[in-house]
Amino acid sequence: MNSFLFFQLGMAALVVLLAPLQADSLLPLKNSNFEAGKSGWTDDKGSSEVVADAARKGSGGLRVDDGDVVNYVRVISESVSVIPGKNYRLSVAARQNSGHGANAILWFLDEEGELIPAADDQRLLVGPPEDEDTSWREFSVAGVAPANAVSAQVYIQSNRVAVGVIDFDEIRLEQVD
Ligand SMILES: [Ca+2]
Ligand SMILES: [Ca+2]
Repeated sequence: MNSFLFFQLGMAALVVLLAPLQADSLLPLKNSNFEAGKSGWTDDKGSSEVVADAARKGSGGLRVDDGDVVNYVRVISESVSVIPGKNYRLSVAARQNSGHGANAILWFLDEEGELIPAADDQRLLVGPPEDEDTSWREFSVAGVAPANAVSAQVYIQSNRVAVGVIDFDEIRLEQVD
């Protein structure tokens, strides 16, 4: 057997070995740990910040500081490709320093880049409940990409009437089956 053929067979074996691992895989969400400031995220209100005090891990975390009862904070990830019919899980670490009402939402987008309305109006939303716990906690939610989905985005946002200071870090988006 010549060495090139041997190399090809070796690569084929490697592909076969890697294939099962891709069934439960992390999607390439840019700067998902806020270690590079807000790079990869769009803060369309300009009212969040990445600071060391908001880090659960590493040197940066996203601080959502909403002091306004008629406005909200919204920070949007870049989009990542998804496969219709596959199940995706969004996981976040969050800590509510004060107040309530900030969440991370997993949205699926169609080929026009438009958000696909959630089935039965049940958004794929995670965040701290309205309690007095100010420690870091992990939350996750999963949902199936609709037939017309081509990509997904994570929105981290507070709501209009709520006020509070809530930190987010370690955002993970995985294809789980
Ligand atoms: Ca971090
Ligand atoms: Ca608000």
